[in-house]
Amino acid sequence: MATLYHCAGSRGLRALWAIEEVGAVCDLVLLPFPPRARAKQFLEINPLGTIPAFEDDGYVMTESSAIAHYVAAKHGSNLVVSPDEDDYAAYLDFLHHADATLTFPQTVYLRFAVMEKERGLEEAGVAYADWFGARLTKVRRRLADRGYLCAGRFTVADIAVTYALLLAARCGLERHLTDDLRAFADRMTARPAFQRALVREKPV
Ligand SMILES: N[C@@H](CCC(=O)N[C@@H](CS)C(=O)NCC(=O)O)C(=O)O
Repeated sequence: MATLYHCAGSRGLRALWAIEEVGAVCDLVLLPFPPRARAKQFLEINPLGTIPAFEDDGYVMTESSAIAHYVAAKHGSNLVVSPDEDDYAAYLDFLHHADATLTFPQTVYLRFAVMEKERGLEEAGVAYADWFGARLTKVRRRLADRGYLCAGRFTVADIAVTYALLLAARCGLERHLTDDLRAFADRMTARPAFQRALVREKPV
């Protein structure tokens, strides 16, 4: 059986949300954060120490958006947009946009302006926070005339991007979330599968 290693509130929520959406059967191992320091045995599963990790068929995946896509694809779910659909390009683009463009500057902000201020790089962290705000333009424009990011239905791209918006709200960057983005995130997180994922990820 597949196993998801996760910490409450982390990017692993993307994977857990997809698991709940498709009804996948999977062991859930909840770890204290950060496992790199507080659950060192996890380094044997993922030497990077990052969360999530997902073990299936003898391979350990460590990218949350890829795990969510994998779970949905393996279940033949329409949470994935296939290459023969019109919005395949948009699907792949937003799936990767969620991390490569959105959570990347958030992470730099968190590290230098919140967690490691003593390094004296706070200014750089704050600059990255503003950069994150500016980078929300693409999602806002995309959602201006549609309810979901692609294919006219809820997909893993919505899961991946919604997590980036949640992380912004949780890490002190909520000022960058305009009303349209908040409304989108509220609608996505009202889904029963997301609510079930929240119940399952109770902190240890
Ligand atoms: N690209 C990875 C990033 C994983 C990542 O950085 N996770 C954070 C939690 S959200 C983490 O594990 N931080 C603790 C650490 O780096 O030790 C993904 O999206 O899964």
